[in-house]
Amino acid sequence: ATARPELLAVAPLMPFLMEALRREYTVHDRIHVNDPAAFAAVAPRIRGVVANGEAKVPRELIAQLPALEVISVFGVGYDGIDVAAAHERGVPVTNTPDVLNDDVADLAIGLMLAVARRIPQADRFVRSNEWANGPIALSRKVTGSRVGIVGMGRIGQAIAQRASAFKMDIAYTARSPRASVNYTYYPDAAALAAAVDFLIVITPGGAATRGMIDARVLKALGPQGYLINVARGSVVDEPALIEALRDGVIAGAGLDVFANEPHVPEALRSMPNVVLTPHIGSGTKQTREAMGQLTFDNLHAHFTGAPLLTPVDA
Ligand code: 8YV
Repeated sequence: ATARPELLAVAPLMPFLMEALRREYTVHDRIHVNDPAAFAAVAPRIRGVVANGEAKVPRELIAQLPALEVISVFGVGYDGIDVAAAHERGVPVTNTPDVLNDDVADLAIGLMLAVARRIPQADRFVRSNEWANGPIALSRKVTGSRVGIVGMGRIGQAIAQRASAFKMDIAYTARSPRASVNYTYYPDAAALAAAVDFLIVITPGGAATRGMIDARVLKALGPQGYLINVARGSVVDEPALIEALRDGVIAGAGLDVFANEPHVPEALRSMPNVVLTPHIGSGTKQTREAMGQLTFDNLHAHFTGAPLLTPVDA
């Protein structure tokens, strides 16, 4: 019998995924950071890497794994993976697209409603019994307003479908117009921001989008505008966002992702006009199980010689 393939997990994995992997593979759980001596000993035998949306797999790590054959990412985003370095070595990278579209789109709409209708503040208002002193301040209507979506991929389209049920005027920006949708296209984020009430960011992270939502875009969004980010913290210039929120340059923000997770700046945490969630876009039991299954199935396909289910493009 051939030896069980050895895998390196570079991120904490859900228990059910770890258990499934351990039935077929020998899994070394983050030893590259926790136990360098043990890692040096097994690195030559590592044939697969299991990562997640936040994990880093830089060129240097890939170079330390001469037997590497495949990288399977638990997540749709793979901005932490040096895909070019992997592909140069002929190592495919897989991710978990589509299975999380609904959840991330649901959360984007949820954050938009929460920040505009001030749902968390209203909840605190009732809990603290402030209601007894009189009614809460009025909030902002969502239905029928204008939404701008930054990124019109699979999740962007799922957000647009939901927004249309809210009778919203839908516009977007992307690298190029999408023939498959007929929402209004803007060539850049600032032009889009100037035309909408809610700007929803759902574009991949990485170098191409770093700091794309900067002070200029926030100024264009304006004092009645709200920013929603369910993409990557790196897409937004976080210090510029904090200033814009503090100075009334924009009205508020709903944020699921941050520049340096799990660290969220105190300035943001103490602001009244933001709703903050801890990177839970795909975080339902159902979707995380589907993501885990796809992460597993891609590895299984590779090691049984079957075509990969969801490889990332070269
Ligand atoms: C993470 C995500 O992968 O899919 C993505 O790109 O950001 C998330 O689903 C998830 O938090 C697991 O770490």
